Amino acid sequence: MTKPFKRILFTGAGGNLGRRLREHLHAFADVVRLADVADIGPAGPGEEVVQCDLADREQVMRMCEGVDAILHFGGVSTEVEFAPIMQANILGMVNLYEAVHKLGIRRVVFASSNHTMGMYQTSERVDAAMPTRADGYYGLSKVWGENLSRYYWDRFGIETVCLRIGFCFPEPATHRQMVTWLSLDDLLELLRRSLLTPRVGHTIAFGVSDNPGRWWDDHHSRHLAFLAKDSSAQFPDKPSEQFAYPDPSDLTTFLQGGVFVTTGPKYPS
Ligand code: 15L
Repeated sequence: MTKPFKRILFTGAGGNLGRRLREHLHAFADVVRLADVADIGPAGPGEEVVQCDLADREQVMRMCEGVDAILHFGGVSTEVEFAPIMQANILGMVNLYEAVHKLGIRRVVFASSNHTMGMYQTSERVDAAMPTRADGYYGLSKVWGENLSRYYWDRFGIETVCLRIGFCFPEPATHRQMVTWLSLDDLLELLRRSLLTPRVGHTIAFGVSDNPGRWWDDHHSRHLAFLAKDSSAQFPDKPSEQFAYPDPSDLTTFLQGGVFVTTGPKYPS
């Protein structure tokens, strides 16, 4: 069967999501180029492996050569001190989009994060047109990525779908994780639609399954026609009394970002 792309690039292949997604990406392309800053071992059939530091522009240029589309999951994926976030998520995004522009690549799917909006209250319903309210340097770096990709759309017509991914691990263990859970199958369907929908321009979508009590309203990305099939309702309910009346003195339950909202700023003296 003909696949939609000849070669796609998947960055962050050694990360939590990278390891889980790897085997499923072959449906999209004849060749999947897997990239990570770490050594991820040898390529399997239909794969290429590239070790790449996103902060190094020459390495990024080489990593992007000859690909038709990019799934960008690379970079720092949690709240840490600013220096590594700056290298991988701020400078790394500039290097990536410069390479994308110079090489004529037309579409990127960017793994953004719900932490772009983490300072909204858990009682609020949030959509993609509302102002970003990041909950730390990590969330701010994802806001940067979303804005940078919007600029490359406005200026150069490079299409990007930014996915504000929720909690994408096999099983939610807290109420917050139940509300923000994204199943692997739903993520794969989101990737498929993000890659294959004919015109996406610059789209911001929330990566979340059809969970009870969702905080995120996705009507701004309706053109992707994504309908989540899974729901955290399949897991035993976790105690949620404190969420019925979130306590303003406990920011990790009062605000959507959970523990991220109190982790930072990590600025070494
Ligand atoms: C994220 O952006 C992180 O990359 C992931 O590890 C989770 O912590 C997730 O957010 C979350 O909000 O649970």
